[in-house]
Amino acid sequence: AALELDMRIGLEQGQFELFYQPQVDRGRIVGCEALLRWHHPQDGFISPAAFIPLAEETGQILPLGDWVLRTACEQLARWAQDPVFAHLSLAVNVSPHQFHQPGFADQTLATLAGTGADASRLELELTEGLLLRDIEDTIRKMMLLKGHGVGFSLDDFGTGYSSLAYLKRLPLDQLKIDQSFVRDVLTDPNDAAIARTIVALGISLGLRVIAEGVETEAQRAFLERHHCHAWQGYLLSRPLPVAEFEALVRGWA
Ligand code: G
Ligand code: G
Ligand code: MN
Ligand code: NA
Repeated sequence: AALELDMRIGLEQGQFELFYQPQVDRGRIVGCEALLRWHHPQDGFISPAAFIPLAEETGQILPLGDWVLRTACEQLARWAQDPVFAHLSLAVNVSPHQFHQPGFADQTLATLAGTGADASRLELELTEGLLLRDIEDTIRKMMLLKGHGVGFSLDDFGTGYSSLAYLKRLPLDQLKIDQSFVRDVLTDPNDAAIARTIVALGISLGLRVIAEGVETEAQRAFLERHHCHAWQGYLLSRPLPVAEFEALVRGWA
């Protein structure tokens, strides 16, 4: 409960920040994932893994999620002004409670319009659990946003319960291979088989596939050999504060 109050105050006092982790396709930085960070005045840096579940439970995820989306869209609008950054896509994690609130799609469109961000640079990362709740409503919201150019990725793919029948119906653009399969992809034949299967599935459904948690050149090479389209991970960079992320992109351009 103390943490819940702290979250509310933290939002008012600007203690939250988005970090950006680059995503690579054919040797170029093509986009990034926004990852939330909280600089708590007493406890220092707190990981979203520690406060997102509580925020989900208490409903605090709604104002927090709004803040994340608005901040990400403001960033996209700034990048659109600079040729070095204008090509970047920006992925935002959306939690179930946030996505399933009645006004989510309209509010997202309002945020895009209000910030001037290009909808086609915005990707929303959804989890399997989120998609299985109220599938008709989910598809309706996705279609509405997709009609304005917003892209959709299925995050942590392979760790949840999505049925292939649902996967076919959902207007997704991309699958993200969960890092738990990438970690031992070179040493565990099961993980290698799962990673290859996800890539093949994605390709056959017309979806882009991105691997997350790539930490070594050998993992990257394996994934490329098996036709995975893109990757992100510590091999290139941790999630970075915006100025450091921009310096990295300039260095690669
Ligand atoms: O970056 P990190 O490993 O600390 O992220 C931990 C978890 O928090 C991941 O599951 C990630 O998807 C989630 N997360 C990070 N940023 C956000 C955010 O802005 N919104 C939501 N809903 N989840 C986030
Ligand atoms: O659930 P989601 O995939 O959104 O969370 C991504 C999480 O993975 C973030 O917490 C991010 O900081 C973390 N992450 C990103 N790249 C790597 C990596 O190469 N190795 C590990 N171990 N974690 C990573
Ligand atoms: Mn994610
Ligand atoms: Na993930």
